[in-house]
Amino acid sequence: MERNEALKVVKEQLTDHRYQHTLGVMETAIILAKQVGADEKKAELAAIFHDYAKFRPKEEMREIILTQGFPQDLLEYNAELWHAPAGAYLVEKEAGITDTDVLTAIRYHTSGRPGMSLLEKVIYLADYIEPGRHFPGVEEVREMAKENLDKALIKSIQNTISFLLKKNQPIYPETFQTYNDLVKKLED
Ligand code: DGI
Ligand code: FE
Ligand code: FE
Repeated sequence: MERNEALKVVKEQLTDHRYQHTLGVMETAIILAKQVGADEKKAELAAIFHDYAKFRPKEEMREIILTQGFPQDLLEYNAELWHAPAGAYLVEKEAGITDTDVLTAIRYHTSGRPGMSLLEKVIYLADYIEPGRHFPGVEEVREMAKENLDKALIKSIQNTISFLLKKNQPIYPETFQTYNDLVKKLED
């Protein structure tokens, strides 16, 4: 699907604020993909659709996770995690996106997972550092991303885990596993 058509499809699903965020993720994902030699077209498409399900009712996302083969333990953690797998499912079903690399990048853009592909890392990080993001620590991660994607990713996960800890929120085990996987690989 071409960029303009994809943007039109996704715009209908999002608030204006979230659409602006999506444009920032798209722009950043293309820059990162170029930098690390990931597929730019796939990065563009995954970025455009990454938050497709962000505003779906919780009940709809819960139902998708229950019935479409996703890990059931997601339902025991923050509902913020659900739009990623639900989005991967809905983008295929409703927008006709079939590229499994793109769908996988959407699926894991919130939790991460051990053994992330280059494209998955690009989308995860672009989501975190796009120009519209202003939370504490984001500028440091932006600088790190220019040098080393894995180090930037580790920092972003550390920040997210700290943020959740401070808010007394549960942390999805796969987020820890993603962190462990990246840190161990960096040591090798
Ligand atoms: O959808 P976005 O806001 O663009 O970003 P996202 O899909 O990365 O969602 C991030 C939010 O999810 C962030 O505010 C933290 C929250 N969250 C809740 N539980 C977890 C979690 N993030 C991770 N990585 N792991 C969790 O267990
Ligand atoms: Fe998201
Ligand atoms: Fe996002």
